[in-house]
Amino acid sequence: MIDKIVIANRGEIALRILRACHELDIKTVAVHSEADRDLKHVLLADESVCIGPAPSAESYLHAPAIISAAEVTDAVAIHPGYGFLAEDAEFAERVEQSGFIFIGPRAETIRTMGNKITAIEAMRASGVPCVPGSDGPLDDNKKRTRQLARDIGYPIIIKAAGGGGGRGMRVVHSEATLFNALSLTRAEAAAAFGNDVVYLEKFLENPRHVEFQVLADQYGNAIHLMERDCSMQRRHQKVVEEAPAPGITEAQRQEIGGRCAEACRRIGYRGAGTFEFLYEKGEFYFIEMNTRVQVEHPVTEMITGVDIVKEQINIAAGEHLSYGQDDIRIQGHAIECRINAEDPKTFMPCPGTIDQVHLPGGPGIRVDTHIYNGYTVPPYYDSLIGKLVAHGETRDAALARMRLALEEMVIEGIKTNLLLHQEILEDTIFAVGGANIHYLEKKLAL
Ligand code: MV4
Repeated sequence: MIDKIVIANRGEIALRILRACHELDIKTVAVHSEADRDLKHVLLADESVCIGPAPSAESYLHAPAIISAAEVTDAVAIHPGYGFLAEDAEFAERVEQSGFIFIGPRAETIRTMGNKITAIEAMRASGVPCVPGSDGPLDDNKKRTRQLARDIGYPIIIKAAGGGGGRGMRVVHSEATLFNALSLTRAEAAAAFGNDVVYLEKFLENPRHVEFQVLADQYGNAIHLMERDCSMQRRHQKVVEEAPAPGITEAQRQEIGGRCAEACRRIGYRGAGTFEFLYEKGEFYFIEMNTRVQVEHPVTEMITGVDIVKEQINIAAGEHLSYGQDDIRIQGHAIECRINAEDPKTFMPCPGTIDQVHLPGGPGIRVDTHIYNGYTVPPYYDSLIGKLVAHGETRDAALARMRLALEEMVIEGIKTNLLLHQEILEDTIFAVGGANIHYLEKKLAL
């Protein structure tokens, strides 16, 4: 039985986790930095513990402080949210060794997925389609690497095994630059991740980013909750996400989703997870797996009715999945706009005090945010201040509700990207659906 959870995060996701806990009648402990005493979830939590000064390295990333907070409050489990320690295998291990439940996959699974080569290996072995590439690390055999790149065909991309999320990769357009690119990427990877292992893939030039949500319990049950399209991004930061992904056929959805669920069973996956794919010319190619709850999970919740955070907690408590695959049906369409405190021209973070906030509402509108009148956005953390989610029976209906909600929403005192979202929602290509990962950056360059 889990009767008390430490929420090892901040902002909107900490509040989201707190709400799930309270719905399940579980007590909450908010751990926060000195800069975060006024966070909404800290004020709503049953208990709170200050774990250190403002910089994340001394608070939200400081494992001993978080585990100590669990000890002094007699908590049972720790929910890491996303970012910070959510995908830190060492942390998951230390949490369990200290006698607490880590709300997430086994440390070993986090480690396997953290290494992109072992992740791809596991997926290939489980029948998940991957990008054509080197089966594992590139070695010093230049002849073999040259031939491999020729066989795959240029352009290719060199990626660091320790990278992910857009860090540690380099596109190569011809053999002339292959080995220079390889040693540069290797050196950068060694410096950034302490791991100089690199691999090679066919470079897909105009893909969409489509990801499948999964849930798995400790008893070999695994389901998928359909997919999300996260192609609307800038510099690897997602801006708008939606579910389901436009244009994907039901047959393909069940085919790929089924393979993700099967992979979960094969590797003994536990909890919520996301399989990231590139989608190009009607084909799916696995690139990475995320072993955490994601920022964009609400769009999946809106179209399936499944509370992903509650499921994470129930799975961690040793319960069986509340759903079988046949219970999961797509109900309409959902879109999420990430609201950031940032300069609309430079995209630089713009912290400060919110003088006035008016949140939109009405049928099909959900707002996940921790902001309130008078709240000060601190400068130490990421600039996400909320997520506006619109659901409708069709994609067009969801878009119409999102446009109205954006018009209704007022945030005064700080700069936000609300106007950017209004521009995206007026964009004719976005309105059609299915834009690729380069679309937004090209639009912004105009
Ligand atoms: C790729 C790719 C094209 N071909 N791999 C970037 C982040 C990391 N998750 C993987 N990324 C990419 N891998 C192959 N073989 C293009 C990207 C990519 C990208 C992927 C998803 C969302 C946004 C992106 C932006 C630029 C590049």
